[in-house]
Amino acid sequence: MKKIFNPLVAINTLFIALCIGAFLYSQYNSDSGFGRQTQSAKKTTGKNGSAASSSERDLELGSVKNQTDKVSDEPSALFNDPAIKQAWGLKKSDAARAWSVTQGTKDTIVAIIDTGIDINHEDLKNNLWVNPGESGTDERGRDKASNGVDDDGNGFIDDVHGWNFVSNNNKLDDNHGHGTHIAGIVGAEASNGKGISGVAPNVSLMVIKYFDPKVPNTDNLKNTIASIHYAIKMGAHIINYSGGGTDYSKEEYDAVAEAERKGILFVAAAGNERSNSDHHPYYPADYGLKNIISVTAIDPTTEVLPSSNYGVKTVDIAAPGQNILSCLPNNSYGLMTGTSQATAFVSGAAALVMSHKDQYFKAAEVKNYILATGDPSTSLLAKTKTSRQLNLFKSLTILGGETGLSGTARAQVQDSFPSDSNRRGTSSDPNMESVSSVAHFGQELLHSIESQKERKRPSAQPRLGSGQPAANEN
Ligand SMILES: [Ca+2]
Ligand SMILES: [Ca+2]
Ligand SMILES: [Ca+2]
Repeated sequence: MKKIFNPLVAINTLFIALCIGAFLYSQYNSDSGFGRQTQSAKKTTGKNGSAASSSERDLELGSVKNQTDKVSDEPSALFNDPAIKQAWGLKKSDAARAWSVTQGTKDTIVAIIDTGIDINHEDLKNNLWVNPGESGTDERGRDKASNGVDDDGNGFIDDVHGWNFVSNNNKLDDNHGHGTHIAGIVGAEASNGKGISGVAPNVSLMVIKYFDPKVPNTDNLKNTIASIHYAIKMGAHIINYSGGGTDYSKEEYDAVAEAERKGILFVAAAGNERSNSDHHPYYPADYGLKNIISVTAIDPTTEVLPSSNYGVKTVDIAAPGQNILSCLPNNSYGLMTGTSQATAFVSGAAALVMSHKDQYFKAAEVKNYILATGDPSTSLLAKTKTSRQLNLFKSLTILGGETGLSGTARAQVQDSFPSDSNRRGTSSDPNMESVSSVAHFGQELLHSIESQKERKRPSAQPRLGSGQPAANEN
């Protein structure tokens, strides 16, 4: 029998096939969509976000939005650290949602070049960098960290957590408080029931001391340069330098340029000189190298602090810097204000970005992620190059290609270098006076801050701008 082509049957068959196809396709899509979201949700509760899945990196804004519907924007909802609610900067920079993506990893090393760190602080001790060549036991069974031998042959004896370039030894004590405070902002441990959380709760903090108020005639600049070389040599991915001065230094420039060649990010304070850095450069923030991010400080209403340097050509981005709650020596906590604190926020952000995107030693790219994904604000238009404030979540979730990265490229050459020789100091102001304005504060923490206040008061008058002689109590 001859088969006759019946168009009606053919259309019916095609229609049924299409229906089945559409059904299967919709099932497949909802499954895979769910799969991605579940994976993200798992990351929320995981210890870290070490391996960024390719699907996450491919997320577009629409999908990111869906993902965040499930995530609290309140840092205290994620962690049990009693004072985390008082850390307004975390909420302002969207930390909780960022932590749903990654909380960082110990593989990321941030060098804190500062006044030392209280390495026994309850909220920091577990996040210290450990030099692999100075830990474990030697052939005689002794602890390499304290055997008096330079086990890794790097020229520094027992440098297990870092080095003190002021006294040229491995004692890292913080006789000021500044370095401990900065370290806490970058990487205080989260969910340990103590204090606060750092921007990157999982991280390794390399402690490098360049200044000590108790050591007279400290050559801060020389120690800074030695510190930068140490950080490079020992494999830091990010250098946090919350200090600076108005004197240009060829040696310091060369050190930061070497970090640039190695792909190491250098996050630097814009300074607290109350000046326009476009006209009055501040170093190292204004060396104009591709790996430097210059950071100014804002208050909770996104206004740049009157004390902070600014500049549409020189200052890259703004971050929280007023009354920032963080760690202080002897298991205490307190508030400090300045571009130092803002800088530490950005270093923490960079640690999260490197951890999540696996872009170690890619300073320029990480810089672009952070600058291009900040939240624009009209109040920053005349203050920073990007007109943006740090947004931790967006720096992790918005792809570089969507953000016009070229728009954030910065001038590479500084026009002029003034030769005045202000000594450099740290870029923050202790602001213990405003403790009483902190509401809902954990009793225990309030107590420790009050006692800190008592200890600090006699010597707390000097402003910590780098224009001040560094020999005061800063
Ligand atoms: Ca050594
Ligand atoms: Ca040793
Ligand atoms: Ca904590």
